[in-house]
Formats: sequence, structure tokens, C-alpha cells
Amino acid sequence: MAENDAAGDVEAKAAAIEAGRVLFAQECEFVMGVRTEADLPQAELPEVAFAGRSNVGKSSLLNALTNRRTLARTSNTPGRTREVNFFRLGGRLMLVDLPGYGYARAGKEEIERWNKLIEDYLRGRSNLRRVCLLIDARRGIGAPDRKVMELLDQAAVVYQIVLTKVDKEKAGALARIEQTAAGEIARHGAAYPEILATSAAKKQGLEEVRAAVAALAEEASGPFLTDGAHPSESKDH
Ligand SMILES: Nc1nc2c(ncn2[C@@H]2O[C@H](COP(=O)(O)OP(=O)(O)OP(=O)(O)O)[C@@H](O)[C@H]2O)c(=O)[nH]1
Ligand SMILES: [Mg+2]
Repeated sequence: MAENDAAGDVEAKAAAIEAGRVLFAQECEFVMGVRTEADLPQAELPEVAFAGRSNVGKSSLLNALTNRRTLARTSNTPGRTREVNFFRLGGRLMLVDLPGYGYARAGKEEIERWNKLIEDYLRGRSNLRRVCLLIDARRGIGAPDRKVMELLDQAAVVYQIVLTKVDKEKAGALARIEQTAAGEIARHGAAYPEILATSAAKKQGLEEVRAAVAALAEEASGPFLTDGAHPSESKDH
């Protein structure tokens, strides 16, 4: 029996990876960049957002996932993404690149504006299916990440920890960070239990992220894809 189960798991995983590959092979187009809550577009498709500290690698991961070098703007300088950027993937799903939080060198007003925009977006988006919460594999979960986790717990928005830049960390240290992160998220109601480990630079772990996103696109064949008129009714996570 256990053998059958294991074979079933392998098959299911392969199918999920294939669904991810197919979804991300489709056209991905920039829709718009938004600087204030008032400008956020109507809930048109299910959304998956990429959140995390400034410079953690959100835009790089999006580019790697979609196999495009310059879809989302990346930079060595923290604070590159200054807007909430929407990318439509295969007409099925919206990928959302958020500005980073915790960037200390911007002006005070600008930091406040970004933080408010991120919070407004994360709290008030009824079609937000999941937040990929990116954590630098060398740093682990830090204080600013915990604030966002609390916000998402309160808003009942499911979030999944995605470690970034794993190419910069040794396997042993990486395993410890993963373990610590797993222990921490176990105490959070809205955290998805599976932690993903990625490197945009070395293209590691991308298939698993694509598979996770594709599973959400499949789940969400409800109001957004039929009439798009009742986003509040589909908040079922
Ligand atoms: N070694 C390594 N470097 C990476 C990886 N992903 C991103 N980087 C580098 O990290 C820096 C920041 O990447 P971005 O993708 O711009 O980070 P971001 O989170 O979008 O940053 P903000 O938009 O400023 O919040 C860049 O210099 C990237 O080249 C990775 O997987 N491995
Ligand atoms: Mg960015």
C-alpha cells in the first residue's frame, strides 16, 4: 500500500510540475505599475504576489520563473521596484511584484508610502490567492518579515515561504535555516507548510514554484474567470 501511495505521490508531483511548465510557457505581459491604493486595478484574475525585504530577489525570481531577463526590473541597489507591478500570465493569473519593505535608505515619506501601499494591497485584495514571502536563505526570517506574516495572518491571506539565493549558502546551513523557518511558520495560522528553496541565478527550485502557482490558477476557476463580478465571494482560503 505504502508503495502505491509513494508511486501516486511521484505521479502527482510530476503532473503538478508539468502544469507549472505549461502555465509558465505561456505569454506573460506587463499590465501596469501602481503607486497608490486608489490606482489598483479591478480584481480581474486570481493573483499571486511576491513580497519580501528589499533586495531579497523578488523581481529576479519573477524573471527566472517566466524565463525573461527583463520582465521585472532588478537591481543591485535596493529599492528598485517602487510600484506594485502586475503581470498577466497566460490570461489565467496575475503575478504581482511588490516593492520591498525594510529599505532604510529611502526618504521617510517614501518608506511610509511604500509600506502603506504594500499593506493596503495585502490586506484588501479579495482575489489574492497566495503570497510568496521571499526570505534570503542567508538571513532567515527577520523582524520585518514577522510583521508582514502577522498582517497576513490577520487578513487570512495564505503565504508560502520561498527561500531565495540558495546558491550563496552551503547545504548544511541551508538545511538549518529551513528547519528554523519551518518551526516558526508552524505557529502561524495562514502560513502554508511547504517551504520552497530557490535560486534565480542558478535556476534552482523554479519548477516547484511554477507548480505551486499553477495549482492556484487551476483552483481558481470561479467567479474571476467567468464574470469577474463577485471577487468578495471567492475569498475561500
Ligand atoms: N546570487 C544570487 N543573487 C541573486 C539571486 N536573486 C537575485 N539576486 C541579486 O539580488 C539583487 C536584488 O535582486 P532584485 O530581484 O532586484 O530584488 P528585489 O527583491 O526585487 O528588490 P526591490 O525591488 O528593491 O525590493 C540583484 O543584484 C540580483 O542579481 C539569486 O538567486 N542568487
Ligand atoms: Mg524588485
